[in-house]
Amino acid sequence: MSEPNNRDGAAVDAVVIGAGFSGLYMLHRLRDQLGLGVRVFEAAGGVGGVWYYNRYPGARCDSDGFAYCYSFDSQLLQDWVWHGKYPAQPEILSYLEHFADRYDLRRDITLNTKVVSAEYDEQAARWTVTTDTGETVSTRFLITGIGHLSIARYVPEIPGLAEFEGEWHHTGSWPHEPVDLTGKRVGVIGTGSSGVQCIPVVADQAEHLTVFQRTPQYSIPARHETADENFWREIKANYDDIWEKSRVSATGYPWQHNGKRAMGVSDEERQETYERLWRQGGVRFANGSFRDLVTDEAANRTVSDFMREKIRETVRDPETAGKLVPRHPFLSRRPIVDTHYFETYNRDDVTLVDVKATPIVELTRTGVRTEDTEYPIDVLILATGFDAVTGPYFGIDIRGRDGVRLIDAWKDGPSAYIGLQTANFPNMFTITGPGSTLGNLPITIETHVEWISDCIGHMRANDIREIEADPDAEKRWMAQVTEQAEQSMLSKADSWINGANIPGKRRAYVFYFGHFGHFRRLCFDTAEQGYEGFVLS
Ligand code: NA7
Repeated sequence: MSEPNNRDGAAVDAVVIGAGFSGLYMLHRLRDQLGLGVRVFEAAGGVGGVWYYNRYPGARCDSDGFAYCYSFDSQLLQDWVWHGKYPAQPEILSYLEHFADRYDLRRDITLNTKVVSAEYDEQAARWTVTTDTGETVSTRFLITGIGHLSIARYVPEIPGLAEFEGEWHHTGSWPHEPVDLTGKRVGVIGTGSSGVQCIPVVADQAEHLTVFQRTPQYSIPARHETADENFWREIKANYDDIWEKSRVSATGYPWQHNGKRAMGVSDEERQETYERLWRQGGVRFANGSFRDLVTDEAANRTVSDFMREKIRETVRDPETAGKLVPRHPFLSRRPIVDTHYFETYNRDDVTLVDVKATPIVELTRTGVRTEDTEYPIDVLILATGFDAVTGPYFGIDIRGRDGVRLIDAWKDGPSAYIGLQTANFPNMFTITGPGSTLGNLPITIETHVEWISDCIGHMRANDIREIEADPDAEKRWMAQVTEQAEQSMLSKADSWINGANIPGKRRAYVFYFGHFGHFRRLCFDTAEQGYEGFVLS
């Protein structure tokens, strides 16, 4: 028997935290396929997760839209019309809103409600979940669909921020009301994915834009124009094949590298390969050419040099171009896809400030003061990123077996066996948790959601009370995650991916950068082999 969906704080079968890509699909699987009583709590005022919050000018997805969606619903794949190659935030948000309506999910989602704590009672084998509205719910299964980033925005401690008299906004919590930048002197701090996306759009609106850049970035042109009517016709006719390929691919997209080593071909072939993919644009440039760009330094140098040259060709002023050319290897940070990013620096009304050469000292009441200049600013945009992974998790006081706190269990770095479960936190599942892959996210989310609902179905059918990660399997997995990352370009730069973007945060690799298809197979193999790597009781 399932627990009824109860509104007065009694008992349910499952609590899901978050109503983004993960939480929405999890609710559908558990409620509509297993018949469970489920409550979803969402801190935001609407569904959509990261796509609810990230509404800064120019916010887009940088996975190809046709593959950045749920694959399980073939009718939805045919019905939904994406506009452009990389959908803009409002479009992804309406897709998720449509999904919530299509499956009548909203009636089990409580918005504007943050889960503040979750405590496991071993005797009862149940979790007690408490929210910031004072509600308490008892649940057998606790499932986090909180993503890696969205609620944990990072605002650096810049002296004077509190006294700054202009407006300031973080890209990760942009206001719902339009921010009018017309005639304004705007500053952007940060040139990660968010900064690179918003800078060209802000430049179009502002009277003057000043970009404060700490580390220059590689970025691949999106080339939205390559997705025309024929493109979409082809896609819709071939969706089965697209998902079949994506599920066994290295990064969750329907393409592979070409199987060759970059240094194993002639200079001409290498150059031609890069040029062809560069003309196509988008993330395929990063993962659709040679197989060893992430693992071999010499191979990586060829692609990094290619991209550095593209920056020099695009940016007319050699001094500005020099500041924009990255020194770290391409793919040592998450690849960025842009729409006219480098071209923006050819505008007379855009200034680039290298804050490594002349650091920001403070915000004055009317601007940003670096070591040598004060830049007058009316609106300041902080595109300074997120306290990834641990930020969203540590925002909830989660206590497992013997009252052990997640924050203590993860003191040496966040950890979960194949991203799904942490030892001592029975019946808690983490969708795309630490140790999971970070390619095309919706397909990873589907893998985890389907695994979790199959697992819960198996537990109910076989009268299994608890499941949690086997501590040895978890330890071995996280060691493999670290080893894989250390052997790759990821060890060669600091970023949110290894926790190095937050001052004082312990550096740790939290994503599995091996092959997505192998990861997916491993998840389902463990289940088929009686949940090997997990302890069931
Ligand atoms: P990122 O990728 O973490 O980028 C943050 C940017 O902010 C990056 O350029 C940082 O420079 C810069 N930053 C952070 N703190 C400061 C200070 N104190 N001074 C100057 N500059 C600073 O966040 P995004 O939001 O762009 O993207 C996050 C992910 O969201 C992205 O990968 C996608 O998955 C979606 P740094 O490079 O550290 O020198």
